[in-house]
Amino acid sequence: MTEIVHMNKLKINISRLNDMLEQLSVIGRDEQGGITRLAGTEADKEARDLVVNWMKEAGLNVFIDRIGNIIGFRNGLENIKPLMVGSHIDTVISGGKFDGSYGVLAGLEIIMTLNDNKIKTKQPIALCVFTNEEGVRYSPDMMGSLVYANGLSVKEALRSINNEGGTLGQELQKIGYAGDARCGLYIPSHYIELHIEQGPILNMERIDVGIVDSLQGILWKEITILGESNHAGTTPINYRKDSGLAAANLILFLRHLCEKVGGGQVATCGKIRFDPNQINVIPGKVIMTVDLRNSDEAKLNEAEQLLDDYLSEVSNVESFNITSKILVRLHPIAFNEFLVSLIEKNAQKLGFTYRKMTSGAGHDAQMMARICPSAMIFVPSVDGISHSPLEYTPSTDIENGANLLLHTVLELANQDSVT
Ligand code: HGY
Ligand code: MN
Ligand code: MN
Repeated sequence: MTEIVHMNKLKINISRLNDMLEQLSVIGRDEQGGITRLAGTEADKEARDLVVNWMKEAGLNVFIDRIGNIIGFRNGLENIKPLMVGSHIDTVISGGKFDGSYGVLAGLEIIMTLNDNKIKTKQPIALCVFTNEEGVRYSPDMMGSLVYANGLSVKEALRSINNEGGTLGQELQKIGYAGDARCGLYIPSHYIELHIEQGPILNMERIDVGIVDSLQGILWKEITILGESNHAGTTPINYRKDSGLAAANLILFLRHLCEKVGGGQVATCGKIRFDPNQINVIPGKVIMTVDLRNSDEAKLNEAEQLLDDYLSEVSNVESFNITSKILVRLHPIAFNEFLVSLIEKNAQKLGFTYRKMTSGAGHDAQMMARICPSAMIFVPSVDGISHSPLEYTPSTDIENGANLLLHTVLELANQDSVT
């Protein structure tokens, strides 16, 4: 007699989930207390091996596709399109323990909870760990899901080069995750991603969960400014072509650009490299990145145009040789209304306070939305901090988010109209 727990009372096992989060967070832990688990590295391999192990213990059929995405498959009562949950386990440098890992491990936890209660769903459930979501060593970010959604060829993705000159393909081989399954093997009926908000809103407004109905557009550019290296002591100010000064002015301009464009426009110079990078040499070359984001496509285009106009003006007026190349260009997206309302219905059923919201961060759901109805659930990030060792979400919120995912998946995977 299968022990039927009343569905509405079903809950995940929070101590098991916390324990998995803790165990995974040990891998790549650095001296600042942050986690550095960059795509394709030994730490990435160790984390992948641990999660694959857990997937197998949970009875999932696990396979790896050609871009290294890990897919764990739980059979349903019917052989129809799977419902997919997932996220990523690669991190930024000295990142936090929840970004990505939470969505993967909560997906695993809901499967373990279904197993514990001997619950079979009509639809199969797929749990996916996407490769290189962060894009720290290989551009673009959200790479594994972009390939899965047919937005980038697997060949091109495998050829992407890291700062040390190696390719992602070589590194996936080295860590044993150069899979042979075709990318995008299963087009899921729906994709739901549970993630920390990574911003301040839910925490500030004391709201339990966020129901994410949209995600802003992202533009990454790499800009190279060529000036003239020269002696820091003997070169009079008006004889200089100081690419470091040009870079500093550009970073200042980015702030004005945000004020001019408005509508929540953000701009970040996150990476900058001076050449020859010596204390007593005027930098002759600067390579820097610009990350522009806006939830409004027209405003993102306006921001890009303002940046390009500024760069050509500086080139002409101050005769620097400035070139730029686009690393990532992802449109803003709206998530699936049916899914958003289903998540909302389950948040009400579980008695959670909630609000609809857009995502400032990029996520794999942004790519999966290209091929199937997708949506996201957020839980609060204390003080809105993320991509930092200080990233933190209390256990109650971890549990709330996972229970909301559990009940949404349960309802979705047993509905009638799945094709
Ligand atoms: O860049 C992003 O928003 C994500 O963390 N990859
Ligand atoms: Mn993430
Ligand atoms: Mn991230």
